[in-house]
Amino acid sequence: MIKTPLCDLLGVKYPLTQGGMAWVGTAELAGAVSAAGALGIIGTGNAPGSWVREQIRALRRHTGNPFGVNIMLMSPSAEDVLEVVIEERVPVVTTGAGSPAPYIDRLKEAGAKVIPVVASVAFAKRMERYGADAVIAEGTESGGHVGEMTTMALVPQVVDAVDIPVIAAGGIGDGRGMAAALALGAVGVQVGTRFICSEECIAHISVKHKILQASDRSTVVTGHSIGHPVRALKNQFTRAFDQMEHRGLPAHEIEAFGTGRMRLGLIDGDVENGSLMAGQIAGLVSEIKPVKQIIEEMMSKAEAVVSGLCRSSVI
Ligand code: TUI
Repeated sequence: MIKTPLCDLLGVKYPLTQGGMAWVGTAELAGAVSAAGALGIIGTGNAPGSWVREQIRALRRHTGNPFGVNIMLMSPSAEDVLEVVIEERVPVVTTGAGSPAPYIDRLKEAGAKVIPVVASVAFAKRMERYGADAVIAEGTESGGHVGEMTTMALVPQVVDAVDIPVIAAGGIGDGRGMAAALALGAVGVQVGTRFICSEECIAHISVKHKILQASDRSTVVTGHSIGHPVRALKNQFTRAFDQMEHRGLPAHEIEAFGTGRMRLGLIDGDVENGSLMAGQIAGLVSEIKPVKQIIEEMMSKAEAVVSGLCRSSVI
């Protein structure tokens, strides 16, 4: 059984967190992940505080196990969501797409463990200074809003730079990836894309099939020119978005073109015109399974890989 300091920090059986994915990281998915012994995380995206409160309460009806909420810091509702997670005494708060520095003290006073996503060493060090309990070092392999560093290069450099626990994210979808992350010095992993293809995830079935059909090069990053690089599955939408960027259209026109596309893709199932944010590991996902099975298979494979590495080590 793989136990790490992350299990004690979060109060979980497995050192594994679920990425706080907008639209699909709902109480159904996060509740199943927490019930299975990992840390489920409600993804809030641009949702209002009232929706987040309902999701927290729905998750608590499903399981008494620890869980988290991700605050997407570019959201106009971020402060509203912050108030809700404080009022609801959410045990773990992860943040993404910006700096949570102004909020860390208040969250900690409310008893939350605060775990920002970082995409660089400098930002990880800043978060440690501001009192973060751990950081999630997320490589550019991940889906959604991405930085430039790869997981392989970022994780060990963040591990060396900070004294707080480091969770690895980006490109991790099975037990081999988990074992590799532990070898780099991470105390656990965060998994997003793999969980979209779970039975419990509310993503439209066409999205799940699009991930099952994906290969290694099925994702692309768009949005560099408007300052929000985002990785998603290639489709008509990403091609049109890319063309608009190449034509040098004004940022507000490009932003407007992207509005509403996550819902259109992930929930309504328009896999050509919607934005299907997913990571490079999509090509590895080959079956829709229950969350519990995904987690247990990942953990037992990671254990087998770790012990196999020891047996085959050079004398
Ligand atoms: O947040 C994510 N991934 C996301 S958020 C999202 S919702 C969205 N919708 C429309 C357009 C854009 C996003 C979809 N996916 N991941 C966590 C993450 N955070 N990755 C990278 C970062 C990050 C990057 C720079 C965090 C901090 C940062 O710099 C902060 C600073 O002040 O330097």
